Amino acid sequence: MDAHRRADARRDAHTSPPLPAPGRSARFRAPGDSIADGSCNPGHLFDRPGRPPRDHAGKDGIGDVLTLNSSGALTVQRGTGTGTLGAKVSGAGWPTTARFVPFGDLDGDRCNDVLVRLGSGALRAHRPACGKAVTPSTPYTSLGTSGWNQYDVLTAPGDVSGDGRPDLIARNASTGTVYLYQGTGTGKLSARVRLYDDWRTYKKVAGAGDLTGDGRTDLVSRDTDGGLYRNSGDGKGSFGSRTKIATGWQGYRAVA
Ligand SMILES: [Ca+2]
Ligand SMILES: [Ca+2]
Ligand SMILES: [Ca+2]
Repeated sequence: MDAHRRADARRDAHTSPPLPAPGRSARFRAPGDSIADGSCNPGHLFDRPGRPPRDHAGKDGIGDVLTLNSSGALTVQRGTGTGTLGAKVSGAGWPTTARFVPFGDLDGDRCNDVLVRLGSGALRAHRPACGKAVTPSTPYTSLGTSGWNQYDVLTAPGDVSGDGRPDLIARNASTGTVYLYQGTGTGKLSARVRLYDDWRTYKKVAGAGDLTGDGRTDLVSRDTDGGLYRNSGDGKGSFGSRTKIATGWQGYRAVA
């Protein structure tokens, strides 16, 4: 090989692969693909089954924390990756009755979105620019103008159906029925599919990432006696029967 071709080969070896289409990237990347080359964006991480969609600031793949204070400011506090919290971005103006679900990238612009349920029962998918605060004037897609207040659990387990798009799990407060809403290619949610009857016995239900190591997102729930259970995901939007994985968790207020 002459010097010119060797240089070409070296250059090729250092050229990053082209960025995949928005929102469809991660499952086409091999396990262990580097995200440390600076080209990373949240979609790479959060569309990958088993990765909880928690990076809302910094495009760093590190989970962040969303909080709503009593005066209606929604704050994203950046995780540092070492177990502490760093810089904040805040968006003011929210009614304190609003409920927020940190979500994956539903609309496919490679920035994570936030679902907001209002006191009226409306559900909106707000789509902030990457790392920006979410305010009531942040552009959104309506996912329904009423009815969403029937749910006492709204949780984003990541992609449980295997199509690279984030999904939503909801529990009806009165019946305890647990439903799956799949993210769609139009930035909305599909019609709900029933997953379980009567999960009222659980205090908390959450997507847990992949607990079993098969690359598929699992569910974790905690009952009033502090028992912790896992329902293993099949990667196609269904979950199996429960397995008890721990006891004595009644002291914890949140499982997420
Ligand atoms: Ca988005
Ligand atoms: Ca999905
Ligand atoms: Ca799993």
